[in-house]
Amino acid sequence: MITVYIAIGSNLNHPVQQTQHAIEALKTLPQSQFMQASSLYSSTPMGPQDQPNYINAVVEIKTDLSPLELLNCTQSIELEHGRVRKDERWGPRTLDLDIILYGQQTIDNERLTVPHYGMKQREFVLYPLAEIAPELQLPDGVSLQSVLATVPRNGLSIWRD
Ligand code: PH2
Ligand code: MG
Ligand code: MG
Repeated sequence: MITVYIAIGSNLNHPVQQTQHAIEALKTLPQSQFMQASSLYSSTPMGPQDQPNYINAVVEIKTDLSPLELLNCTQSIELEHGRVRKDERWGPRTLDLDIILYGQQTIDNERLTVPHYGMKQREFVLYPLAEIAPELQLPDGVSLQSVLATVPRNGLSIWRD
C-alpha cells in the first residue's frame, strides 16, 4: 500500500462540519486504510481577501488505489458536499480535497499534479502535515521540517470550539 496525504479546505456552509464529514468520508475509501487526521486549523484566506477564513486539515491514508482512481473518489466526495466549480482562482469553496503526496511519486497528468504545486508555500498545508508526519521527506529529498522553517504561520491556529 502507498502512503498518501490529502489536504482538506473549506470556507463555506459550515466549514468545520464540512471538514469533519470529509474526514468521515475518507475513512470509507475503497481499497484503503485510514491512518490519521491532523487537528482542524483555522487559516486566513490565500488569494482574494473578501472571503471567509478557512478550516484546513490533512489526512493520512494507505491505499491500493491508483492516483487517478483516488482522484475520482476525492472528486466525488467534493461533489457530494455541494462543491460547485467556479472560474475564480482561489475563490471560496464548500470543500476542497487535494492529493498533496502519493508515496514518493511525482505525477504530472492533465488531471493531477503531485506533489501539489503549492504545498511548499502554504502554511495551511505544511503545519497540519507536520503535525501528523513530522519526519517526512518530500520526493525531492528535502525534509518537511526544512520547508516549514521558511514558511511563517500567517495567523494559522488550531481550531477549537
Ligand atoms: N485554498 C484555496 C485558496 N485559498 N486559503 C486558505 N487559507 N486555505 C485553503 O485551503 C485555500 C485558501 C484554493 O484551493
Ligand atoms: Mg486547494
Ligand atoms: Mg483542489
